[in-house]
Amino acid sequence: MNTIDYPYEKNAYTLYSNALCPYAQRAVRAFKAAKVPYKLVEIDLKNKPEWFRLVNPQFKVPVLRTPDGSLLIESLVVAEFIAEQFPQTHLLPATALERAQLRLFIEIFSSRFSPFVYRTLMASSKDEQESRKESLLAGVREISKELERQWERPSGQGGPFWSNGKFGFAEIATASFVGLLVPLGHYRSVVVPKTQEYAGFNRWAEAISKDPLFTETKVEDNALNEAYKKFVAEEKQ
Ligand SMILES: N[C@@H](CCC(=O)N[C@@H](CS)C(=O)NCC(=O)O)C(=O)O
Repeated sequence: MNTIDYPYEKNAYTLYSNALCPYAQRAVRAFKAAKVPYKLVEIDLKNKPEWFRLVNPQFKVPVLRTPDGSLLIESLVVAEFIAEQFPQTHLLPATALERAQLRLFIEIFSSRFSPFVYRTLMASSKDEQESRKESLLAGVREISKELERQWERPSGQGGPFWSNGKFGFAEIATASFVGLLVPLGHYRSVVVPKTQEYAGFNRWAEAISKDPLFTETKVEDNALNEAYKKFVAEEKQ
């Protein structure tokens, strides 16, 4: 193989992905929601092929190769590109205001939830685990409030999804990380309480967990726990 060779599907979309990667799952779910065919190239993250550097010098999944040969990286960029490229699927809201509200929701989720998933798993002392768990739950309360606020928009339709009563872009961006409550429960006994301050989040997470756009791409609980073992710090007192 010379330096310009790497596998791709001619005149089609090629997605370089890994089934366990929560970022890559955003791109997979965007394609599924848009009902657009694509060629999947699974990248073994423990043994990445050298040609993958040509696809993404950062050596990370996901990467999308478009039919004209452009290469796009960063999961949210890729998912938003798919949503915009196929507007008939209405994955993005119709108005600029709602698109801004959607981006705000994803920003709140990405800064208050996802980092604390990893930080809670990586915390070694009991004290550190407890304080990170509390930060995670504070994030969940904020997301819960924001969801309830957004459900009051006409297109919020009273929930349980962010928009239009269906799994859409907000869920494409966040569902794989909500799914990480499984390893968090397994390794760190994290449980989102069933009280009022968490009600919006619990209702939303429950709807996500039953939707085919989540279940068809989700990793089975045992495999997910096994994959996340590498982040779990050994306990120190
Ligand atoms: N910010 C990137 C993060 C992507 C990322 O971290 N992907 C991980 C897998 S989940 C990866 O490819 N890591 C390289 C490696 O494991 O060697 C995105 O949103 O696409």
